[in-house]
Amino acid sequence: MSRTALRICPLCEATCGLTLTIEGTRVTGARGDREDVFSKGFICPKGASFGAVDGDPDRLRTPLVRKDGELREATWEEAFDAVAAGVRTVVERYGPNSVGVVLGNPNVHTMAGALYPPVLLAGLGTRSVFTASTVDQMPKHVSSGLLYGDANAIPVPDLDHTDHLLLIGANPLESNGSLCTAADFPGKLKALKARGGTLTVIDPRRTRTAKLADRHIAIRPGTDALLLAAMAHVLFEEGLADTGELTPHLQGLDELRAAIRDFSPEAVTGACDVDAPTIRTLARELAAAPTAAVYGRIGSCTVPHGTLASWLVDVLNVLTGNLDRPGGALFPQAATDRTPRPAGPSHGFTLARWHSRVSRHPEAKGELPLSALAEEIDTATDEGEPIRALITSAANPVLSAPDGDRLDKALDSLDFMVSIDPYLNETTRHATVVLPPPPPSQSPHHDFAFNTLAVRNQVRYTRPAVPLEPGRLPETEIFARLILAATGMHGADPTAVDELVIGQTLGKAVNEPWSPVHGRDPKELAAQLTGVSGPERRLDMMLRLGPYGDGFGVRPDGLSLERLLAHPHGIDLGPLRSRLPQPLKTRSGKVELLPQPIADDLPRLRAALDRLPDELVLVGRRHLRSNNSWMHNVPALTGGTNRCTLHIHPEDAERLGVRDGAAVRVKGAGGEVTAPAEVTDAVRPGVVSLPHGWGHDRPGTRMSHAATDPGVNVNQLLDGSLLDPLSGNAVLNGVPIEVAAVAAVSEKLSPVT
Ligand SMILES: Nc1nc2c(c(=O)[nH]1)N[C@H]1C(S)=C(S)[C@@H](COP(=O)(O)OP(=O)(O)OC[C@H]3O[C@@H](n4cnc5c(=O)[nH]c(N)nc54)[C@H](O)[C@@H]3O)O[C@H]1N2
Ligand SMILES: Nc1nc2c(c(=O)[nH]1)N[C@H]1C(S)=C(S)[C@@H](COP(=O)(O)OP(=O)(O)OC[C@H]3O[C@@H](n4cnc5c(=O)[nH]c(N)nc54)[C@H](O)[C@@H]3O)O[C@H]1N2
Ligand code: SF4
Ligand SMILES: [Mo]
Repeated sequence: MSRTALRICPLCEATCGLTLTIEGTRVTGARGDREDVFSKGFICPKGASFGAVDGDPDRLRTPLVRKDGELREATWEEAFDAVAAGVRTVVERYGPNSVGVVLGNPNVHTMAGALYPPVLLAGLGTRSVFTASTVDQMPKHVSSGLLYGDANAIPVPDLDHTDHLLLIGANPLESNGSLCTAADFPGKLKALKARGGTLTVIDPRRTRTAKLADRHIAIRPGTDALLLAAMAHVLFEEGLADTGELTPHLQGLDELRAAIRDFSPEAVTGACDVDAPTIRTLARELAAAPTAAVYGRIGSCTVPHGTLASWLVDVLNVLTGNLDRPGGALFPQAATDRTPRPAGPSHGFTLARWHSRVSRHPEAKGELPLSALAEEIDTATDEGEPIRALITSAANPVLSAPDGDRLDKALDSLDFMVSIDPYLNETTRHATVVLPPPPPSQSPHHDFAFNTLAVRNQVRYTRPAVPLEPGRLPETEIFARLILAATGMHGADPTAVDELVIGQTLGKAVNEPWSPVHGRDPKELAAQLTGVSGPERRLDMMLRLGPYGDGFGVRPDGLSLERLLAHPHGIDLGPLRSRLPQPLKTRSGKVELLPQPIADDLPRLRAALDRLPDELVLVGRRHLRSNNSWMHNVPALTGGTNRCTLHIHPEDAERLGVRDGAAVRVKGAGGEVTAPAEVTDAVRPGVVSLPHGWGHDRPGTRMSHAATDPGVNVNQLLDGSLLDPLSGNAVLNGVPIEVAAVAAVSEKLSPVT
């Protein structure tokens, strides 16, 4: 007998609603839920393989604890005892900063990852915090922090209504979108064109997204900030800047104009390899469109001027009057957002409140660069103790961060390491304790993060589709127990963690004059919460306190968990709307167009005008059927075109004597790798491309299918020294490398006879 159950897909940012077919406790099928208020039936090949991802036999079923050097199956009690002993010993001996925390990408795809890391970090009090954000979108957080005073206030292109989309360094036809949660991104781009709109794509590769575009500009990697600055320059120079209704909310327009004076199209053309008339056309088209949105992603963030490029994306939206207006780029309003406080000056955003010990990298958003993790473990300084214990959750930095070989050694040298992770992989194989979460079918789901980035306001929640397998703990409980063990409360009831948060949040809310619960008794409010678990009670609380909430009875029609459960396909909360000035938290209460740290970084951009281009640079790429480093173990999602090959342009291949399919050696500052070449004119000359997340050939892992076609770790080419200085974000694109045909290398090495 089979049955069906709904489950929001956690496999990418699109958050599609799935209808799962379940036989017994096994997911045997997945299709798009046509009634889902947001995704309306859309599904991609990854979602369709949900059952295979969920049921992967290599997923760990029990905790592992290292004994006599070997990871062995253990009980949860043994595992948490080991965590308490391991972490507390280090904290007590060396202080809180000697415990590092690494949070990887899937934390934004689980309820546990949204609700518990803040409690863990507060409880530990460590500054050694590293996340996937600094190999990804930290530049956008920093630019938002500086412009709007809130690092999480990220404007999202109004895909459904815009007339003109300028897409920079993003390939949503493979990635399904990022920092722009939209189910069926491909369909939305086609709809944009069908309604007469235009799509421009800036990407050194002719991607599937670029093929769909009206105009594709194959820019030289790493130079988008120059191109965008030149576009802003044209808007000012040609009198096309028109900030419209935004004007009263802006500060620093004249200073901005002066600051980018040097960046004319003629000045940047050489560096960007985009001709000046084209740059002028791009600016004019943007200004002329009835509505337009500029949107940048990985290719605009993981580059030397990532923060400046991210800032300029928003500057262009401002200068064309498209920020915060329908059809432009707007600030979503999620159901679990804090109740909006009245607009007005606030505390602003501060960078560099502390620095990393070894390379003195400034913190951003409370984080240090993931690129600096290895050195913070393996290097002693006078500044303080190195990291001696590490807590990782949903992270595989050995593959996703620069120089995995160095990190491998560093992780081996730790006194203690615990990982919340379903797999024994390149990173978790170093752990002392591995705590495996249940597969997604056995976990509840709500998108706390992605609903704040969605192209339509909506709210959805799905309970576990399959009951928890005996012997398993929910990931939320694993996290709660880990927090207790790591903060000196080992053995306490894990619901205490949720009750603590509930008490603190309600205690704060009743004191806020703008809160719907102002002046009420927190205990009385807590008693009203519904839900079968701590995390459900917390979701109920957030919904009820939020902008659409019932305010604990104040607005009887408002949202609550109960109401959401009555709508299994979700509740639509309407299109994105103008919200300024309310989201602004700058000191001035305005959009601060030329914040000081940005102004201070502009000379570095000016210097890039005269930099001679590198002969050959590396960029990344994503494949629709992959996801960073952890989906190569699913046979249905591997093979075909999903391969770890080096894309190289025919001209470069010819010059370097590289044949299609032959092995090539790629050398970078951090090391070298050998991969098969794929000669293709989809990359521009002077650019080669390797995907990331590969390199599954290390011993001691348990990912049997991935190991059959391991690929190579592109991040071994990096040594971790290339960063965007403002955000600490790793430079993963536009990295100088050398390429040689393997035959040519061995000819050089073999003695001439
Ligand atoms: N199938 C699949 N989907 C995914 C993921 C995955 O691994 N696989 N990962 C998820 C994650 S974690 C994220 S963050 C998102 C990322 O989502 P996207 O940003 O859409 O990801 P990419 O496909 O890497 O697209 C980046 C593009 O930037 C281009 N590029 C490189 N350098 C430059 C440059 O200097 N300038 C410009 N203009 N372009 C450049 C690359 O050629 C590439 O096409 O995808 C998510 N979705
Ligand atoms: N060269 C290059 N490097 C890149 C990128 C690039 O474009 N180019 N992209 C970067 C980006 S955007 C990102 S986001 C990072 C991603 O890098 P990471 O944050 O390291 O993420 P993944 O590599 O996807 O590894 C995810 C880990 O989470 C585990 N996991 C899966 N599901 C769950 C779950 O439900 N719960 C828990 N607790 N764990 C789970 C997996 O087993 C795996 O160990 O990589 C970055 N690295
Ligand atoms: S697009 Fe993303 S969320 Fe939608 S089915 Fe595919 S992997 Fe899942
Ligand atoms: Mo990412």
